[in-house]
Order: sequence, then C-alpha cells, then structure tokens
Amino acid sequence: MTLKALIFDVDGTLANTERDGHLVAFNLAFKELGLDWYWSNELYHKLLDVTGGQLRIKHYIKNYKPEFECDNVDLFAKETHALKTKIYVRLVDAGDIPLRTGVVRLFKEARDAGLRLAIATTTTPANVDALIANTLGREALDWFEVIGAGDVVSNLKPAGDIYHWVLDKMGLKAAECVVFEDSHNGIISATEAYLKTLVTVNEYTKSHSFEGALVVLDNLGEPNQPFTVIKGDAIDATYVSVDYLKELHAKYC
Ligand code: XBP
Ligand code: MG
Repeated sequence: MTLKALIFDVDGTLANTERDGHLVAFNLAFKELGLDWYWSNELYHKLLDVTGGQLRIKHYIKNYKPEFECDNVDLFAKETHALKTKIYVRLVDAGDIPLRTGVVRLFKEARDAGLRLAIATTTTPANVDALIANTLGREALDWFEVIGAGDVVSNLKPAGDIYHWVLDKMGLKAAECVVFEDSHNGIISATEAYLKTLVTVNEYTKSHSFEGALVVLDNLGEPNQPFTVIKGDAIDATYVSVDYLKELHAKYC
C-alpha cells in the first residue's frame, strides 16, 4: 500500500509542551485558586501516566490528597482544568514554546510531497490551536485535514479510539499512514488502531517501552543535525525525511 498520510500526536511530540506548558499551567491554576498544591517535575513525570488533564487532577486528589474536602470532585476538576487551559493558552501565546527539531521541516516536506496531515491528541482543542497558530501561523491550522483533539471520543489514550476516529474521518486504512508519538500511552493507542508509529522520545518518555515501533529516535533530526537511533532501523537516513518515511513504510507497514 502507498503511504498517504502522517498523523501526529501533539504533547511531547510536536513540542515539549508537558514540561514547558502544561505543568507550569497546572501549578499556576492551583496557585490562583489558593491551593497549596505544587506538582514538581518528578511528580508530573508520574502523573503523566494518566492522560487528560481532568482525569489527572482527579487521580492526584485520590492518590495524593485524599483529605481534600470537595462536594463534587468532577465539577472541581472541570473548573480547575478550564482555568488551567486558559493559563496554558496564555503561555503558548507568549511564544515561548518552540516546535521540536525537524517538525516544521517535515510538515513542509510532507505537504510538498502531497501527503495528507492529521492530528490525534488527548489535549484540549484550544491548546492545539494555540500551539499551531503561535509556532507556524494561524493559516497552518488548514494544513491538517483532521484535528482529533480532547474528548471527541469517550476513551482517551491509551485507548485506540482517537486514532480510529481520525482514520474514519480521513477515510483511510491504517496501513496507508504513519503515526508520530512520544509516549507509551501514545504508541499503545496507535497500535490498537493497527497503525505503525515512529517515536521521538523526550525527558519524560525516554525510559518507556515502545514495543512495535517502526523506529525510536531522540528527535526527527535535520540535514545538519542527525538524529540518534535509540531502537530500530535508520536505513541510510540521518534525519526523518519523506523519502525515509516511504522506505520505512514500504519495509515495515
Ligand atoms: C496528552 C495529555 C494531555 C496533556 C494535557 O497526551 O495527556 O492530558 O498532558 O492536556 P498525548 P489537557 O500527548 O498522548 O495526547 O490538560 O488539555 O488534557
Ligand atoms: Mg504525547
């Protein structure tokens, strides 16, 4: 089958939004609400096992603040999360969160090669809009034929629902696509939809297991900045180009 589309996760894959955006925003929201909660980088690393900000807040209360008194935890998590989203968008609007190495180049190359692009993420849609608009310009939102974000599906990653949803919207078969992910939950989700995944790790995910990945890299690389292969087949490539993706796809998908 021919490679027709690339599907991208957002957080940790396109940018280091977890460390530089979400974590900061969660802590600022807690502060604004007068809570003495503070999520350290180390704690956040553990909390990231739970996908979705509202679920993460509820998981934190249950496991780390069982004494917290609240009549309606669902409502509390929803409102705290809405405040966190506002703060996150403000942080991204300040322009301090760049896209990871190779991302802009690959988007442009893929578009020039006629590949279709999509997003499959657990994060809130407003966060995706802000990141794309601030790093690539608002018009770049149109580069993505489908943006699957937030709770368009009832089961978040690691469930495969979001990838099934995106495939369905695009009318594509899994074997016609390659996915880009950064985390164990992400590759489990893609694999559940029979998709093959190229992984670029980050500081939170470098120790995750990525069984079944096409290849695991430190980043996408650039012509003058080669990637490091953590696991898998670089073929002859030193950076992730469309040619390399086509070769990987032909060999392993
Ligand atoms: C991303 C998430 C999200 C973000 C925070 O996972 O799990 O919850 O951490 O965003 P993935 P929200 O990269 O696998 O999509 O607070 O908007 O949920
Ligand atoms: Mg991710």
